[in-house]
Amino acid sequence: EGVHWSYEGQEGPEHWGSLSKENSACSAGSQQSPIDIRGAIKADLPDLGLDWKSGGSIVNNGHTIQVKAAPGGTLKHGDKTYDLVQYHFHAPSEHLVDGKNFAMEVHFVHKHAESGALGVFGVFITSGATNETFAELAAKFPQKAGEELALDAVDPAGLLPRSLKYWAYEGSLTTPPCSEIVDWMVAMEPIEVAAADIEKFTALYSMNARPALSANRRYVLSSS
Ligand code: B30
Ligand code: ZN
Repeated sequence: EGVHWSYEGQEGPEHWGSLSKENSACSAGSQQSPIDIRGAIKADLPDLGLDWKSGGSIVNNGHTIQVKAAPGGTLKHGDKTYDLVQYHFHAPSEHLVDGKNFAMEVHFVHKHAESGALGVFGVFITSGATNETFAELAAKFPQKAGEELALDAVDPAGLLPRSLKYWAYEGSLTTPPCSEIVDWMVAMEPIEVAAADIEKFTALYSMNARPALSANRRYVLSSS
């Protein structure tokens, strides 16, 4: 699992690049994630085709709560098809919108079988009405690092906003090794979950967000 890293202190984000040679992109890369999303350019982006399966397993991996997805879930984006591998949570959000963060962000991590590229779909989470899917997950968050438990019928589509309008840009993994292999898609509409359920996450991980990095020469596109 590479060299130990964390979100604060001597193994924190500003040190990731020097923890291991494998992590050089964390400090030397110019297409890093997350970013502050601003000044997006309207473009004719393809609709997202999400077709996910229920179930999988939920694990506390020591830096987040992650659901290992049931096999067979896909994301179609233009002429590319990706497979859903896992989804996981960050608090507070990693991406910012016009300088503002959200309580949490969920990342649906998909892999393009042919190229190995990832397509990560991010959805912001704010405190509000109860989301039954998030509540069901929160009730099962494994309390100890390394703990894993089967999920029978949790449908990840329950974590989607009504609108699938999104921003798109090219970036990286937000954790070491910070590989610049990610087609990022971030939903414009956040979802609401109960404050008490956010607290079930922040009781375990109160700060597992990498600070935003410079967009450098990149453009953010927005679907309309
Ligand atoms: S993210 O969506 O940019 N936060 C990985 C995938 C997506 C993101 C970050 C990392 C990833 O696949 N990392 C390599 C695998 N991990 C294991 C894991 O998935 O849980 C190794 C690791 O990071 O040390 Cu933790
Ligand atoms: Zn993530």
